[in-house]
Amino acid sequence: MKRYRNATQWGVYNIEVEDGRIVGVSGVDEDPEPSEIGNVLLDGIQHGERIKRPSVRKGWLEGGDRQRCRRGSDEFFDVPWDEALEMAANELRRVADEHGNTSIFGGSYGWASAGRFHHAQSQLHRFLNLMGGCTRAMNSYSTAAAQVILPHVVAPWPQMELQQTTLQNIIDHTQLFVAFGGLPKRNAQVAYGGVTEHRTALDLDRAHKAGTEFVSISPIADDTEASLGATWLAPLPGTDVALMLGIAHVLETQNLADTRFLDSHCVGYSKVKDYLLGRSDGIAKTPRWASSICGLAAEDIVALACRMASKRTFVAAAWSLQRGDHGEQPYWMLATLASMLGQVGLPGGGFGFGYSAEAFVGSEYKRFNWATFPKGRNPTGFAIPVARISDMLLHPGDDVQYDGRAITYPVIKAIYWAGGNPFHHHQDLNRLVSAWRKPDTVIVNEPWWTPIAQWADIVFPATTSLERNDICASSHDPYAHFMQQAIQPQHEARSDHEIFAGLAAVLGFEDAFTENKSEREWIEDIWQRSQVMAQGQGFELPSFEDWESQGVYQLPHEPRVRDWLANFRENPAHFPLATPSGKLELFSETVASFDYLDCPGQAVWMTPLEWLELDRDAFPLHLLSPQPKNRLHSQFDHSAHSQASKIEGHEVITMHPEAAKERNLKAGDVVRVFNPRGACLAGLALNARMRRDTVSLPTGAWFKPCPVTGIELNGNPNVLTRDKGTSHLAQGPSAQTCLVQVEKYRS
Ligand SMILES: Nc1nc2c(c(=O)[nH]1)N[C@H]1C(S)=C(S)[C@@H](COP(=O)(O)OP(=O)(O)OC[C@H]3O[C@@H](n4cnc5c(=O)[nH]c(N)nc54)[C@H](O)[C@@H]3O)O[C@H]1N2
Ligand SMILES: Nc1nc2c(c(=O)[nH]1)N[C@H]1C(S)=C(S)[C@@H](COP(=O)(O)OP(=O)(O)OC[C@H]3O[C@@H](n4cnc5c(=O)[nH]c(N)nc54)[C@H](O)[C@@H]3O)O[C@H]1N2
Ligand SMILES: [Mo]
Repeated sequence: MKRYRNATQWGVYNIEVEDGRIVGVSGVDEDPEPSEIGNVLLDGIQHGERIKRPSVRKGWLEGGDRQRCRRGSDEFFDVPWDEALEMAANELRRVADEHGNTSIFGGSYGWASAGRFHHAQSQLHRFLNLMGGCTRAMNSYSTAAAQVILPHVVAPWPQMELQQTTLQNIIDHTQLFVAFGGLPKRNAQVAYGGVTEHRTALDLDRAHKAGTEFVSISPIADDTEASLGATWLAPLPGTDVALMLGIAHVLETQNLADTRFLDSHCVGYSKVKDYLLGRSDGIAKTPRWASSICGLAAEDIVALACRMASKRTFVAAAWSLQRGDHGEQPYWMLATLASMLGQVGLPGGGFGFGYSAEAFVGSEYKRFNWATFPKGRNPTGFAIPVARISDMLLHPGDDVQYDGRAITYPVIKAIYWAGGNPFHHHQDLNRLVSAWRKPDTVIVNEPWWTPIAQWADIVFPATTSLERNDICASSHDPYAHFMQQAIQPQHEARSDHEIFAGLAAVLGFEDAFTENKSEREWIEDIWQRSQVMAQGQGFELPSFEDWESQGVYQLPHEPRVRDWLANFRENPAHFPLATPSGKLELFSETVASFDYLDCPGQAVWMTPLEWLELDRDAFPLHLLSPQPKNRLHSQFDHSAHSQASKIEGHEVITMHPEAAKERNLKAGDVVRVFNPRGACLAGLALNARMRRDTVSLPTGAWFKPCPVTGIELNGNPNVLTRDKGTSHLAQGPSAQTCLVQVEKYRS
């Protein structure tokens, strides 16, 4: 038996291999709490779902326009590598020549796998850039609304994400931690680019033991670990802004707002005050008003406001809050509320986002930007907001507003996807299905017959990270790991790099693409460029050979001790924020100048397009679709570890026992979840510690529409969610704004 060290987006593992087969997976010594998601590797890598050979869809080979409606439900033929590469390369060339490079969509959003060299999107983008460019995608499904609103209010997102208050600071100084959206431990198992030490849950426990009190504001109690002893408040989903306004009203009217801080460090509070008191719209945002929207008792809102003002308080919001209609508003309002409390920049005070959303959030490690695989520049320079893909495919030539400008959707003739799964991540999948059948050609690299592979015309079998060497190192983790190839490429799989090298060869730019470097030489190249960058920052990386033989390197420990906004607090003139005024913009002239009705110049409450107060009769349940505990998104849903949590093969939807009783449902039933956009089957679990009008169905079940009824069979919530931008400002996804009905399934 041999042991190899390799890395995933949910941790670093020792992989045990016998006779070419993976027989054991265990966390590395550095990890105090390895994630159980590692178990997916046991059977998921060497699995019957692997794509064995390059495959081409029958209808695409036949040609003609009418066959495109068979995309997604057609047969595939095996094709030898040379022929498949030639077909794909020639088609990309044809599309670029006939329609221009913007007619190739290479957005290819998705998490792919850990590893800096074999990062699928980087490989795709380098390839497409060298062939003249493509249409790309901006921002992420994770934090699209945050990425666009926060630079207007406080700071660019990367700064917010990587420099905000550390958990150590919270442990040392925070008396009250108010978590909108809770602090779900399940999510802190993963981190984009990889994670070595899982510390979030342990750090939150340390805070609890050090005396930090927690308030968890979420429709579901389990969103915060019971061990933290949190006070649980359960507002109606999507109403956090109303709740925050109610708290703000108490602060303003009971003289609890820090007017000195609001004067010295913020702009626009007078407008906030007018709005709170109802001077601008005739509606005072009293706790009673807030109560009528969010469903919490007015007394509880008053008590919470007073508690927040009397302690060193940190307010945080989960990323999910901005993944709803008007998702910009809760983040803007959170910054407004924290400004009123006046503790921004003080130890353990202020605000932040996504504590527990990923493992790195709030970690105190030195941030070091490792060198990357060079992608070059996209010659077209053109991109759309990431979640507007169906709109783009369905409405070429239309304009979409985005952050103060108009973007015109191009005509897309070819799509290339590597390392993501839109049939996982996008909303209103039945709408995506019609959009997806518009282009002439869809090319996909995938290790498994996932939905994105099934919905392609040309499919290249890609290796997984266990079949190649790589470097795992990210700016938010203090380690660099040499990812050791543990097994041979399965069947005829090739790495994404080899696939694009093959396409580049047909198109005549193989040397430019590969620079004649081998896999090992590329990893060495990344290491050497990182060595130079480290020297620039005053520390030395070991030699490539030493690092490779050790397998791991740890950065010098230099914890960030001061809060990221401490300097700004001490001297805002000298350490201004990157906003136009250099201050916290509670009112933004810039945003106001865009004249967007759905995102005015300050944080406001707006009724979501779809919500229970309007539509309770037909669709009385608010559907949340959070991240799954036993996997990363749709990855390895075929593995035994993921399947073990299902009910009769269906993803599990959780419901309050009373809501189940009203529908004559019991735990373990197979139910039909539906609304006017679609329907799916799910297995039912009950949970008394959640709102009665809310149900929760995690994402990630592989999209499998029944060919006869159209009903989605595995339990993919995105057949139900609405495909609407958060607002004209960010155009982010708004999956959490969704109503459904649930009934017993009768087959
Ligand atoms: N309803 C709802 N929808 C959501 C969300 C939600 O909260 N609710 N959350 C959204 C969020 S935050 C996100 S980030 C997205 C996630 O959406 P995605 O990131 O698109 O989801 P993944 O399942 O991680 O897709 C990655 C794909 O890459 C493939 N892959 C892995 N490694 C490799 C490789 O080396 N090479 C190649 N070629 N392929 C590889 C995997 O098999 C998988 O199919 O989903 C979004 N969708
Ligand atoms: N195990 C695992 N971990 C993951 C991932 C995964 O696939 N698997 N995906 C990762 C990715 S890509 C991302 S972006 C992060 C996402 O991190 P988040 O966006 O924070 O995660 P979610 O699970 O979508 O939502 C967290 C909780 O917010 C609550 N919530 C939803 N809507 C509302 C609301 O309107 N108000 C309030 N108060 N609460 C609400 C829900 O109950 C939900 O459980 O997770 C990461 N972590
Ligand atoms: Mo995400």
